Amino acid sequence: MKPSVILYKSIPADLCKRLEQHFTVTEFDGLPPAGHPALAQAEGIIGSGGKVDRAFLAQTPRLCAVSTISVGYDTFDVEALTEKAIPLMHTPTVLTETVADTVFALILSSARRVVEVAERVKAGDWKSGIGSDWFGIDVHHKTIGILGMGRIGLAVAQRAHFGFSMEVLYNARRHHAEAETRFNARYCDLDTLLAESDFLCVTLPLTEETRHLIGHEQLAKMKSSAILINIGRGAVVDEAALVEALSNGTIHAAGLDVFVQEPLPVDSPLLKLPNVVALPHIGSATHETRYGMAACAVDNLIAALTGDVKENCVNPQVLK
Ligand code: 8YV
Repeated sequence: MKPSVILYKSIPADLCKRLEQHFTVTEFDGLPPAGHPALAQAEGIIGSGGKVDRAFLAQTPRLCAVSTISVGYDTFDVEALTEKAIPLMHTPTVLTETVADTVFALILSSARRVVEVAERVKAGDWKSGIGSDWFGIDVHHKTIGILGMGRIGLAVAQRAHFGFSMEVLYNARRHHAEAETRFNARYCDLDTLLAESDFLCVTLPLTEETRHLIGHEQLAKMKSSAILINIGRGAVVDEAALVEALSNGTIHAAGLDVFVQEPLPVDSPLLKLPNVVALPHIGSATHETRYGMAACAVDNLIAALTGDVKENCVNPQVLK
């Protein structure tokens, strides 16, 4: 009897076939509702979104592996999974370059007001030569401050240094030799990063340590000409403080791909601000990368359920 697996996000058919070669697969759109019989049988789950916490784990007595189609895992109770010796697998490397591209899409579109002026052209506003009310601000040769120097932070530093001749500053838990040697990145404390960055780029995961790391006090230390970019997680930034800072000119603009509540409610005050570019969490959303993430997650689950894990495990201490 093949192990039972819950697939709670749709994946390409060929990858589904790969899963079915190893497991009895039950598909759901999102995590199954509480009490659903499939939960009691499940030995593995694969998908993304939805909370896997103690209440969920109480319903999955046979669960022995979890595979998320994401690099981030803030919706999983890792402590509870570890207590039950359940490996949590994720998809770190496959999306790095695509997310770094999204960072520059946000930097360029917020600095050069791409969305706003493109909408004005559509509205027929372009009637003669453009004046300063269409102007943006330069990106090249400015200072980028990268908050969090992991894989994505490093890929952003590479683009900034080589692609835009930018000065690269960063703050992270530890120095990053490769960023410093290859991209001339300078390590500094958070206050210096806030004060000197023209573009402050948040690439951090959401943890108790990073929740609301950027709030009133930090925004007030930024340049009034600065632009905040967030591709990490919404709650790393205090959104109410951000709305205030964008409304009263404390900072110039923001390019955001992640929010406290997703989907972002249409009546969000962020969407009423002309100096905000808001994207629907498309960081990794390309056909190539989403396929790669799903393929990686399928292989991760197979490895975890066949006891052959070599990489991509968030809590390797549970591996036998
Ligand atoms: C995912 C992401 O697509 O990987 C992550 O952590 O944020 C995105 O790439 C998203 O989490 C899917 O829910």
